[in-house]
Amino acid sequence: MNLFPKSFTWGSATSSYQIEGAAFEGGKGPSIWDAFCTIPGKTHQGDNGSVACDHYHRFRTDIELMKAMNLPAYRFSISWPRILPSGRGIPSREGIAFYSELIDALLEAGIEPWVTLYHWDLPLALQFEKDGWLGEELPRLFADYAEVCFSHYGDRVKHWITLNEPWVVAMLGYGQGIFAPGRISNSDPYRAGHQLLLAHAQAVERYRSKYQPSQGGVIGITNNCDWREPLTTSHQDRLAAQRALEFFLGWFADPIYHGDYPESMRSRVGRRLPEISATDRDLLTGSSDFFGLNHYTTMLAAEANQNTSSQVYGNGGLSEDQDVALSVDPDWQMTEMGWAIVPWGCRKLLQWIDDRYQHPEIVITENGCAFNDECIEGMVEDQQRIDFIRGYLTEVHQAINQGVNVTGYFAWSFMDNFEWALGYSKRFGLHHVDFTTQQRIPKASAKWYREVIRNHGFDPT
Ligand code: PNW
Repeated sequence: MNLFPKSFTWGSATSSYQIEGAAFEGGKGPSIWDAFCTIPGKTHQGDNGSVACDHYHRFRTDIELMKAMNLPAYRFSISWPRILPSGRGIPSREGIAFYSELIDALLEAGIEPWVTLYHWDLPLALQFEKDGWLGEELPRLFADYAEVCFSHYGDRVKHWITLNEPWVVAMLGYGQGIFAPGRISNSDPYRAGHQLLLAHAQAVERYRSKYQPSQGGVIGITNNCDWREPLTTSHQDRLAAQRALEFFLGWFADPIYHGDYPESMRSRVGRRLPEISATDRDLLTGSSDFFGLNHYTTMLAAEANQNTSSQVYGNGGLSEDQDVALSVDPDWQMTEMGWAIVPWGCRKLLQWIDDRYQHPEIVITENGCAFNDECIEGMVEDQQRIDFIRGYLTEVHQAINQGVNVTGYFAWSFMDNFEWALGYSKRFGLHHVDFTTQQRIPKASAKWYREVIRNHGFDPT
């Protein structure tokens, strides 16, 4: 039996724009994703999150499904423009009420809410008025918004995540232009990333100074990182893999654990990488109570020569700055995202984090996979997803046995949803969603995961 500690947090995750729908209801203001989806060619078949899973109207029945799995923890995000329709000013009463009811219903069902404050749906007003995350006022405006959430929900919410995957926001939103706001640049990602880090730090400072002492919760940031395995045992390829991890995770975790960007980034990015001031360094250092990690895949890394630079979706950075050539082993199986299934990469990444950041408490806030699930006679037999999660959990268990402090795991996602630029073409859910009827069906993986939760683990076979 792969047994996990009794205190281990088992959960599943979603985000506001991917599931809520009701994009123009309940007083919600538009977000950059509402706008981005209207631009021809930006999303698969022009899909958008206007209806999504209609969770805004169906959250009570969704919680029934969570109860049916005995889900101990549920990670969701708050839509900033649902709380503050133009990004700042007077909070929307309807917006405040929606999440308040959601939180109450979760607690009543015995489910611990884990709340992300920013999962990419920036109020559109702040994009127009401040140039989005490039705007100097954004850190303060984010902290103001966070404070609205702490003051209304902090009596009941004890687990906060400031930002989801600032790397994706910076790289795919401001570098490659494939996510909102769709900017393409080789310097804006570093500026946006800097502002995101400061936003995180300022929100944490507000929480710690005004709310944490009386409310007693914890707050952290969630970063995403894939594993980078050296292509060969050559010194150059080892350095390339290390550099790739520093440009991916070190970019956002080093400032929080070490007070500055990685040296490899400083030397290669030069003046395009902002300086961290002494005041900001103090705010950033130690600003995460736990290490939130989203992990999906692994790639091979090699020292790049001029002809091998690659820039594919999800490749892990602006390759011209890193000089890393990424590839996959042709023997690796792939998910429907084209992401390789390499469970041992998860263990190696957890160990790398443990070594580099002085043994932090790590919570895996997302891990999962997309497959072409078919619903046959009301059943979805997603054996591939069960195998995927079992494989990754086996390696997480192994990492814990090696002494890495992993304290929780959240399966992405609770249900099929709007997969950003790929629209509804990719299904990540433990629950199947028919987007015409909004019918939900627990997949075989949901039933399997329920047993894992019940038994605090699973048989390795
Ligand atoms: C994460 N990449 O997104 C997000 O947190 C989720 O909202 C999303 O649904 C999930 O993973 C599956 O994609 C990512 O290209 C999107 O490297 C793209 C990348 C990484 C994470």
